[in-house]
Amino acid sequence: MGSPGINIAALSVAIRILAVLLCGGCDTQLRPTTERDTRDAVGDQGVELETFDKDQADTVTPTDTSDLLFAADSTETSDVPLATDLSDGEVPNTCPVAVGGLRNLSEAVDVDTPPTHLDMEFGRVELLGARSYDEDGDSIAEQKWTVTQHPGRVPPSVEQVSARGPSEIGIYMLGSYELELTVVDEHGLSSCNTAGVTVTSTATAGLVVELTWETPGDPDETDDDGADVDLHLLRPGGMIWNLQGARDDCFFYDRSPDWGVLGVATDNPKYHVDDFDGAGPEVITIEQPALTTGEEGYLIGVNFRVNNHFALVFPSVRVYSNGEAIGIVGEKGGIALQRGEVWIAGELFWTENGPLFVTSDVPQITDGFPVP
Ligand SMILES: [Ca+2]
Ligand SMILES: [Ca+2]
Ligand SMILES: [Ca+2]
Ligand SMILES: [Ca+2]
Repeated sequence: MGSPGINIAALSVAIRILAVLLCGGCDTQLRPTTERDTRDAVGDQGVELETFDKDQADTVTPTDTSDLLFAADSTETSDVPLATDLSDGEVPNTCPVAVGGLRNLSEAVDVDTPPTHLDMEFGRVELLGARSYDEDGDSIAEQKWTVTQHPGRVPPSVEQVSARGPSEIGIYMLGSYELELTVVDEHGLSSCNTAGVTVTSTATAGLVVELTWETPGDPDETDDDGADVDLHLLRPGGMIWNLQGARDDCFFYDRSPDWGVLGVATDNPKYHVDDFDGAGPEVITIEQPALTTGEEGYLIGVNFRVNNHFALVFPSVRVYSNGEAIGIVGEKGGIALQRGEVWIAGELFWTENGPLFVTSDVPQITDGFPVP
């Protein structure tokens, strides 16, 4: 005989499961697992921590706890009714209602009334579905986000931290994004509606350099197994590529070196995102580039760093400038890169008459970075 009110065995199982779920969240967010993870965790520490706190808050709700009790009870005797009992007999199961919202992770937003549209430059966005509900009182067991419109060739990945928690998406290409949310109730019934949200990415920076790449040998460029290509930007007159601390090259190890006037941030480059599982994008912006001389411009470099098992990549570089309106200064692609090779895609001059992107007809490709 158990105690009359509470099933102690079931409760302790539920608490253990809850603890495992919480620690699972800690692990995915905070413990780097590879060299590249470590690097990114350091670079984006502020965002990661902020994300973690919010995820926990969004994930741990009273409905989660009651669901865990149901799950634990299914193998033991209990006074608590089983989940299946709720949909039996007179009470029909109604479909849940999806309600979506957005949070720009680099800005503070009241998550009780999140917007369904964001105008932003680049960054990560949290996809909020916790306000979804079910009129018959069922809990929401799953939130599913789908990208229905996006700039570029390959859709950005929706990264779901947990089945019930918020998802995230990286906004790193200029243009319009549309996403849809459907939710599923605890009995597996999907919402009868989809909730749409939209994001428009517009550049506020004077200069935007964007790298994308195609990997013909990769059957799925949206999954997490792909070719790692890296964008590099060498300052005017710079000599040393790919060396943290030299401050000549803006890349994943040196995301915002102080260029131009020392101590002034507006003429510094900013490396926004490192993609390492295929397709890109990677993007570097400069809010207000310093004027270049006639001979020395910014050099744009592309390195096929890690290939895993894909032999060739076809990178493309596009340069945008935001003057009166955002416009394409130039673009270059159509070359194949093998692992370890570096392609100097072009040189960018920032003159009083506007930006100028100079490329060569003969591709400049070297095995490794050019040495001064
Ligand atoms: Ca329902
Ligand atoms: Ca792949
Ligand atoms: Ca990369
Ligand atoms: Ca500066």
